[in-house]
Amino acid sequence: MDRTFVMVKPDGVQRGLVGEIVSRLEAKGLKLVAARFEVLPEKRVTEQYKEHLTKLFFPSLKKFIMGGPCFLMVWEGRDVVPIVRTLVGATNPQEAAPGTIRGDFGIDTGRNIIHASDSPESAAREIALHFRPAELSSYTRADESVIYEY
Ligand code: IDP
Ligand code: MG
Repeated sequence: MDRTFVMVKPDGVQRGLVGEIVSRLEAKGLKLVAARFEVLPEKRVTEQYKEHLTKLFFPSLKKFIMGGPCFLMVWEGRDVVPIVRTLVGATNPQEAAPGTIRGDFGIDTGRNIIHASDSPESAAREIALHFRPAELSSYTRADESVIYEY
C-alpha cells in the first residue's frame, strides 16, 4: 500500500475544518496511519517547501505556516498520492473544482487550507521529515475487503 503526507494548514485549523477533512479522507476509504497537532519549527517548513525557497511568496508562506498549529497526517491506500491530490483540488482555490477541499472551502492561493504530497517520492521525503517510523501504525481497516476489489 502507498502512503502520503497531508497537512491541514493553520487557516484550515482556525476555520474548524480538521474534522471535515479527516471525514472526507476516511469516507473515501483511505486509512489514517499517523497524526500530530503542532506548530511547525522553521527548519521543517523550509525543508518541506524547499522547491519554493527562491520564490517571491516563500517568506509569506513560511510566516503563515508557522503562524499557528497545523494538523499533520499520514494516509495509506492504493494510489493514495494522486487520489488525495484529486480530493484536495488545484493550488488556486478559485480554480479548484467544486467537491474538492480547496474548491469547496477556499478563495485565495495563500490560504488554501491543506497540503498534500505531489508524488510518491515527495510523500516518502515528507513523511520521513515529519514522522519517526515508530509513529506510523500498521493495521487493517474492518471494511478493507469491501473497499478494494482485489
Ligand atoms: P500545492 O500546495 O498545490 O502543491 P505548490 O505549487 O507546491 O502547490 O505551492 C505550495 C504552497 O505555496 C501552496 O499550497 C500555497 O500555500 C503557496 N503558494 C504557491 N503559489 C503561491 C502564490 O503564487 N502566492 C502565494 N502562495 C503561493
Ligand atoms: Mg506542492
